[in-house]
Amino acid sequence: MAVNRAAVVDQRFLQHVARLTPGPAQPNLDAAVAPGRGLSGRLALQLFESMIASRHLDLASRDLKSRDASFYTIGSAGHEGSAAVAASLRPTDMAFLHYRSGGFFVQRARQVPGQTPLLDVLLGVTAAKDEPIAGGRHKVFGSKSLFIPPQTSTIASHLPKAVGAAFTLERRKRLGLPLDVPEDSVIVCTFGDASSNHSTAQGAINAACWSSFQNVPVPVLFVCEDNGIGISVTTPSGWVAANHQNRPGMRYFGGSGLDLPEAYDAAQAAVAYVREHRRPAFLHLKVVRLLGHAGSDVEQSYRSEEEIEASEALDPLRRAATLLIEGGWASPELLTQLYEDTRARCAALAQEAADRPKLTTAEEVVAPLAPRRPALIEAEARRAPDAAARLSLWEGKLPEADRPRHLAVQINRALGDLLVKYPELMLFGEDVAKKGGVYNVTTGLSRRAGVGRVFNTLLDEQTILGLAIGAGHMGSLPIPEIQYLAYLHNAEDQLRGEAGSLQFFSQGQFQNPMVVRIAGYAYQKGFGGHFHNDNSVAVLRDIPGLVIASPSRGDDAAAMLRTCVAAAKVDGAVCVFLEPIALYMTKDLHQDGDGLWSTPYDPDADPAPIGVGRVTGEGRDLTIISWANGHWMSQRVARRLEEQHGLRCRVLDLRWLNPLPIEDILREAVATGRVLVVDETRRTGGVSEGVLTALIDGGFSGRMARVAAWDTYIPLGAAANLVLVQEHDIEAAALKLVGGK
Ligand SMILES: Cc1ncc(C[n+]2csc(CCOP(=O)(O)OP(=O)(O)O)c2C)c(N)n1
Ligand SMILES: [Mg+2]
Repeated sequence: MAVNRAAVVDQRFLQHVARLTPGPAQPNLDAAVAPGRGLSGRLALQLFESMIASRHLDLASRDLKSRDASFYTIGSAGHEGSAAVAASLRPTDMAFLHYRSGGFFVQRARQVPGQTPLLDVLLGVTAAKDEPIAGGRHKVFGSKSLFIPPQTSTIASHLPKAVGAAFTLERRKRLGLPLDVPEDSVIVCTFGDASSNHSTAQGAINAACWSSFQNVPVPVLFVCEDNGIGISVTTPSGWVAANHQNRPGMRYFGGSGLDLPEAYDAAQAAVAYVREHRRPAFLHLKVVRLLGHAGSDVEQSYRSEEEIEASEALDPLRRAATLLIEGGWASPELLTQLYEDTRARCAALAQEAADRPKLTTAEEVVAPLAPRRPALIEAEARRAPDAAARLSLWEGKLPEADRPRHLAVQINRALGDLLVKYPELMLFGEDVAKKGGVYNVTTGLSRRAGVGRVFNTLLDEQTILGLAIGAGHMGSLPIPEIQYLAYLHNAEDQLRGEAGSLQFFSQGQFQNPMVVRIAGYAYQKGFGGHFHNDNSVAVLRDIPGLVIASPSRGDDAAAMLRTCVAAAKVDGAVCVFLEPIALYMTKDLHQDGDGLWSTPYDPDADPAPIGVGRVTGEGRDLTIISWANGHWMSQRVARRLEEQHGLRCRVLDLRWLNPLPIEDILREAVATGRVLVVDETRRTGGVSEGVLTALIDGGFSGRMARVAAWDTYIPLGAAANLVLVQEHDIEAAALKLVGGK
């Protein structure tokens, strides 16, 4: 049987302490632990307490696991020196933590009265429903009062939001907006050495450097807890330093995370640099991983006994004990007592945690996922922006005085009004500023609202969405733009794994409201090929709680956008606003010049409630259900069906792809008994799957059919039309469905 390394590490620490020879007792606890060092004896003792607390949490969690009472055993053993980083920061410096930053977490909790970090962590590993941050949904380091948002298990995924929070902190100051934290706050994120190679980490560090290089302040501290290994893969010696020492715009600080005085000095220097200069810094702390990657990791399968023992000899607890005892700050008896008392306290708390109730119903599990308060959202959407400020933004020419216009113009106007209404709103993405976006949807807004609020980002979708998340954490309302649907895939974890899950893993205590504008779908004339005509939405539809709005016409777009921003404001909603590129400039419906796809701009229009569609026509022969480009085509086909075949249709524009307007779908289906779903997305993963399933779930027993695009990438040129839904497909399917009437 494999040796229980946790027991070995535990016992060797005690043996080590017992063998140490105490130095002469120190008369003044506030003196430095060594000449020239910033760490006092008093603080060293306190850090030691945090470190052993973190260690005993690891041991207790393994003990619970052996009794099937813990569900998580990734620990912080060997990394406990991160307590020195916490001690160098203020508890209001927002912290996005690595899963091994237990020392940091416990130490920060000391800085705020009334905290129970040990019980909280143990409630986390036992999945207790009264664990204060995730409520049994995950084991995370997180706390509202400690300014520690919970992080997911996806390594490095928290770095973009840390950069976004740091950027927004400064941007809010520049815009004269209030902050929940002191103005000279910094943002910190911690991560492992292997994680530092991840494109998400590299993208975030690059984004911080890119900003700093051009003197845009980004007070973020990147802390790499370098144990030299990622699960079983070693990091090349010297790589982390070589990779981050000479980055433009970022200062590098290094030190041993195993040596408390050195770690503390390095952390102090790094924090002071970021706080003063408002520039990013990289704090590289060498640590060691003890007890393997996780409880289930059989380290012996990829590391020799000698290597494991050599790591264990570096145990930072032993080193800290040596410092304290040989330095005359504490006796071996005192530290042993402290260690054993902490063990006993953790054991008692572990039992208490294990006995606490768990989540027991599905309803309980999903309760915090995505709260929706439609009445509040409606009231918020109706709230008018200040009239004088509007007049000023529109330079005296109010958009409602203009003639009916097309979709792109109406989105632009709604965005302009929203910029007036919400001072905390920021609009950003590649090319959104001077150029006004690839399709001129944001034209003029940067000039009107200022470059501080409508601005270009660098070309990195992960950074754009990370910025949005960080902006939300700082109290702003971001509207990021992704240039094309195909390029969302570049960064979708930021939406799916991160933004979408925050309320779930924090029981709504942290929110990252946002409305992500994405130009998408096919049928672009003159700009072909898959990547500018991507029609796959499957990746969005299954993100739990995500609101997906997809307008077809300008008046709806404005109303839906107002609703999305209101939902973001009221409920912290994460919304995607999927705009059909091919309809941006479309003015007509049936004939050239009929102007039927142009609409007036009404700033006081009724809000479009989430999950409510819009019906046109009262025909009794057929219900066509569609949205976006498909809706425009369906309207045209419906007219022809009536004129040429005497068929009378009603057309439902879904408007919302999540949640689907189920009530409208069922009501309109029942009204005719025949439903044709016109789905411009894919047969597989497309929206029609959801619509038809909703009909079946709802007990609809009439006839159903669908037309949908092929499951393929979109080719260039006219060949695209071979795989995309065409009007003649809709017509043929409609005639077939009604039996050739
Ligand atoms: C994006 C992603 N890929 C893979 C994993 C699985 N995984 C979890 S931890 C880890 C290694 C991380 O190593 P490092 O960053 O050095 O942190 P350490 O565990 O050593 O502290 C991996 C590959 C993950 N969590 N996220
Ligand atoms: Mg590592």
